[in-house]
Amino acid sequence: MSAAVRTVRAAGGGRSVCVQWEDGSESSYPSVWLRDSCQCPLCFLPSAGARRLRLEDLDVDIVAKQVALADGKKISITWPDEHTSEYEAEWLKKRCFSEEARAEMRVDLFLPELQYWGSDLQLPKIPFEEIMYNDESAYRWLCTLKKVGIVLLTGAATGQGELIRLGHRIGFLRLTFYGPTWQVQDKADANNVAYTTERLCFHTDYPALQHPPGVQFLHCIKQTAAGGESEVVDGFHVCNKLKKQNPEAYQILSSTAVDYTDVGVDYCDFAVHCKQRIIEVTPRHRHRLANSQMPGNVHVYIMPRRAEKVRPFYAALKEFNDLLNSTEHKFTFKMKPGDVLTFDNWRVLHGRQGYPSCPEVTRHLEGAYADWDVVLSRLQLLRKRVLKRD
Ligand code: OGA
Ligand code: NM2
Ligand code: ZN
Ligand code: ZN
Repeated sequence: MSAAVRTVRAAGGGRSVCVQWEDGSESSYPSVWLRDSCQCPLCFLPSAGARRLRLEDLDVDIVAKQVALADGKKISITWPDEHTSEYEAEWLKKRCFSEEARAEMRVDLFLPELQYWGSDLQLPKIPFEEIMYNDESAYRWLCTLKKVGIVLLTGAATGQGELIRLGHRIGFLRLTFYGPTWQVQDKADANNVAYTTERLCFHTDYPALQHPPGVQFLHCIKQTAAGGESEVVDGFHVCNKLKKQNPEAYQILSSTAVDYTDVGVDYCDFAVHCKQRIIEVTPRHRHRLANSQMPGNVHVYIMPRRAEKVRPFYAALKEFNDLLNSTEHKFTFKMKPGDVLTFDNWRVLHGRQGYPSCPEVTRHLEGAYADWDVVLSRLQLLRKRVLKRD
């Protein structure tokens, strides 16, 4: 993008500044915002990329006393107290208040594009070591994880510790009461149904936490010969279907607060409680799904608070569950030792088929969580490096 200014003038008695660009289009900037955004060393600390100006010192009714243009690439504004601010044309253009410019900024910062899928999913696959050492591959991994919600990394070593390495690659993992990483295998006196040989139906992990982990990693170290297949479904896609097909069920699931609890001992002892909606519609019309339907687990239960709402709630949940499990939507596959499944735990629901129990361990996954904040931060940094932007 190259931006050149043709003219600049104060408007509305100085309450705003109007920039006319070379192509004839115009952008108008409120003066109070311009004053607040001054980039001079008194008002801005470049090493922190942060404003120094304090709100106490900002006059919301400030007017631009004088505006000037320097070689089409910079505008300068003199304020009533003789303070002068300078703004690069490019910098201003990017921050134009028009709907188009704001949409562009949104796409750049939040990468909001989603690709929905059903049973026809072409599971994206990238070699594990490639994303560890190659920035383009790592960028492709995280872009796809954001857009499709699931990526299989293949060919990792088959011992514990690979997820710790993956954590270092993005920044750091999310510690929970189940430990920095956790071992999914059949355990005596299991503190979670995941640690048995039972089937796990579609769920997102850890809805009992206020801020459930955004991203989940599952590394297959050992796989059973019979059973143990993985199932995944695009929860956002199914939500959209539910909304069309049964608006009332969607309404119930996106408005009823249900209680989750998880009590036990693992990394340390814990007793967590939380309210979530099964379908959380966030401001940007994204969803966050908190759907734990692990039968037989006394520690994780779901219950709407009001008795008269319980039956309609279950009816709605069953509708949702039927859609999730329909052959049109769910994708089934079996992980091999060395596979690392990475997925959006706010979007993709996952499960596994049961398998025969055996005195020795026949199936072993190592799991870990990461927060979207950390993953998206790495994605932004890789994006800048790979696309050679700053
Ligand atoms: C879990 C889980 C999947 C599997 O541990 O929460 O979903 O394949 N495990 O064992
Ligand atoms: N594990 C896999 O919500 C949950 O109980 C998810 C967590 C045990 C770490 C399972
Ligand atoms: Zn300044
Ligand atoms: Zn799980």
